[in-house]
Amino acid sequence: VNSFSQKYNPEWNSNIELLAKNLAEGNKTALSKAITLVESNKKEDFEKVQLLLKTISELPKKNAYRIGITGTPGVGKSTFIETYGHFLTQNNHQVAVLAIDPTSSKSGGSIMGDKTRMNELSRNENVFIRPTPSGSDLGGVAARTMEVIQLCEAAGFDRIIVETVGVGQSEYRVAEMTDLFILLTLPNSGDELQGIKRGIMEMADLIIINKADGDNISKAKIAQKQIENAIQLMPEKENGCIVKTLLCSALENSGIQEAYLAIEELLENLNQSGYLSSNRNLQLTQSFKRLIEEKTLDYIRQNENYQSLLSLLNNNLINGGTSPYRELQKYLYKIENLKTFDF
Ligand SMILES: Nc1nc2c(ncn2[C@@H]2O[C@H](COP(=O)(O)OP(=O)(O)OP(=O)(O)O)[C@@H](O)[C@H]2O)c(=O)[nH]1
Ligand SMILES: [Mg+2]
Repeated sequence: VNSFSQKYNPEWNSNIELLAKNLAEGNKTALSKAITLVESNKKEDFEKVQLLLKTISELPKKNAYRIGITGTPGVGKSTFIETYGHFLTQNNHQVAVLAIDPTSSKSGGSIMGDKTRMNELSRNENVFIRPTPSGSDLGGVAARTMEVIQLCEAAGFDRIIVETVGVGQSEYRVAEMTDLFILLTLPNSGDELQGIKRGIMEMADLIIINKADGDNISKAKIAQKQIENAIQLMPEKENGCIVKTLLCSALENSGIQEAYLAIEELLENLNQSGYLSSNRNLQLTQSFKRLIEEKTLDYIRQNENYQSLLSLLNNNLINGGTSPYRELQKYLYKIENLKTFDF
């Protein structure tokens, strides 16, 4: 029996088709339901998800852009998205906000705090906000989030914003699923600037210094100069973006129009140059590879034969007269001769 074949179940098939139809009409309840389904780890949901994704992939596509936003905790990402999001809707955009919080698996959902912070935005009828539970495997989250992005786009959202806190690997994952990557930073300068991870600075296509208000304005300008100097020393960006720095106050709603225009210009350039579409293909490949590697590791770790082989080889090692590389050689020989994979 080919376990990859499409299972046909008339009842849920028509349910999924209805869900896809409602979703395509921009129904937010249907979109929420679809996302919950895609995020489900239940075995019995797998075929439904595949059918849903296939159905929506056949829908006509609107031009949508994916924007990643990162920055240290408290820099004002959510406040920025709140202000910028309203601005986008005033310019006839439909905005979806996805938030990935790598810390929420431990705290049991600190992201809900974000949802309340984006309270007003969430009441805007042209906005959809959804926190993404990150769980333990960020690689898997990236794959799921890609699918969630596709659902949002199928529902007619044309500006997809992915917020992530600048902790651990999450920014790298978000950069791998968005078209444009924005770093929000504080009006800090000098030593404090060192706190920004170099890799993150290099990934950014646009750097926005938030909280440039009140007593912070002059500090923000100094920080801007320093960041600009740092940018000068960085290699040219592969995607052709010339990295700009901007000042804004998400709280006081200043500098948001400039940010909006800069973002639109960058996206337009990426689209025109063809980089955007080739990058999306590359992202898909990267995400798939990561998923395969992650799941393969999970698979062998949970596999009994692997466990007994491991303990056998390990015993050899402990008993002496051999070396880790010798035992590795035996292990690889065993793997090579496994005939379990039958395509
Ligand atoms: N003065 C000033 N305060 C701001 C500005 N933007 C945000 N804040 C404040 O900074 C605090 C943190 O803002 P958030 O938007 O929650 O920051 P965040 O980056 O989303 O935080 P996490 O999601 O926890 O990483 C809040 O108290 C905001 O009111 C701004 O432009 N100026
Ligand atoms: Mg936030």
